[in-house]
Amino acid sequence: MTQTDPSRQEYYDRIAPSNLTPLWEVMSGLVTPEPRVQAKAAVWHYDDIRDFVMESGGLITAKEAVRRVLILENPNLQGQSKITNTLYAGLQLILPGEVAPAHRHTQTALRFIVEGHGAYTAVEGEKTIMQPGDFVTTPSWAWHDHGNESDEPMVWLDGLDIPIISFFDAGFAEDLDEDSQELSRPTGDSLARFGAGLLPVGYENTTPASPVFNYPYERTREALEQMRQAREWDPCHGLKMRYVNPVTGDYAMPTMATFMQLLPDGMHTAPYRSTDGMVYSVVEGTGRTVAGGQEMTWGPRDTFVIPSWCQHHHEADGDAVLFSFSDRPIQEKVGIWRQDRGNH
Ligand code: 1HN
Repeated sequence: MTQTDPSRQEYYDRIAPSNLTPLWEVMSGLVTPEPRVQAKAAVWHYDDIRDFVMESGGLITAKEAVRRVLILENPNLQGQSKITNTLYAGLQLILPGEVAPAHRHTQTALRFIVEGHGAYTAVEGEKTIMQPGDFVTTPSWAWHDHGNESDEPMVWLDGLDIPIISFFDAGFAEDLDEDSQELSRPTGDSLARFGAGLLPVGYENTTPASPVFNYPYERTREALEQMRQAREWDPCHGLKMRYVNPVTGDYAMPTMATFMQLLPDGMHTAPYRSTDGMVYSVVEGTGRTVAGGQEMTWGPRDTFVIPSWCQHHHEADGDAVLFSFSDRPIQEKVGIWRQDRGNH
């Protein structure tokens, strides 16, 4: 840093009380040739942190905590409750017999189930029973509560657009006066009505969120298995599918994109980067991801993050199945999303 010229500094000091400041002193930091990304690549090995998650169950109830979650905080964004600059992630625990009380907020949430069988979430009057690998949405301002009537703990990865809503100063939240909301539709109704390649005649779309709120892993996995027979692999992604809103064809949620990807037979992907930082949850298989020169090993239930514009590639040991989410829908809407596929 060069010393500011004294006559200029005197001028800056004089205009400061008028809430004025010179652009030319800060411009190169505001408009950069490439993203300057603070977040770093990081991995959370489930085996290393599972005991901490379970321990929280003895420390506080789901009801008292409202949501009993350990936040996955990016090591370069400590104290900010962020996994990337735009996304929040955490691991939520719900024990047998517990209820996480009903509330709603303008933040959109996704759940990706990593452990346990048969706990439920209720969203806008419909319950869904959750299984490992299921992707469940909670749209903006939708009432939601969780419960566990199974005999085992359930843990899921929460992804929320909290930093984005905070950036817009557009956060609202309220509690329902009962723990569990009243149900108005049978379990499975939304998936049957909107997730079978059919739509109710005369259905009019009123929100940007998908009317399907549980995308069961069983179906997703079967689709990947069927498609692998075509042997059409993207060099950078293997076989990568995005979850869609069946009414609009857009992403399942307006602020966050979600994906499921198969890396077959020990595939090593080609170097890739894009402007959407990606949070991954490993469903099946083991392997490594090299991101920004750092190697992260992974296996089932691990979470890892690849920041915006960070060059990376994946190396699967055998077959691997990876779930991921990012802020790509907003970037695409604004027209700023970029990718660098190298020469592929
Ligand atoms: C929330 O409502 C949930 O509903 C999870 O499960 C995580 C993090 C911050 C604020 C609200 C949930 C959350 C959250």
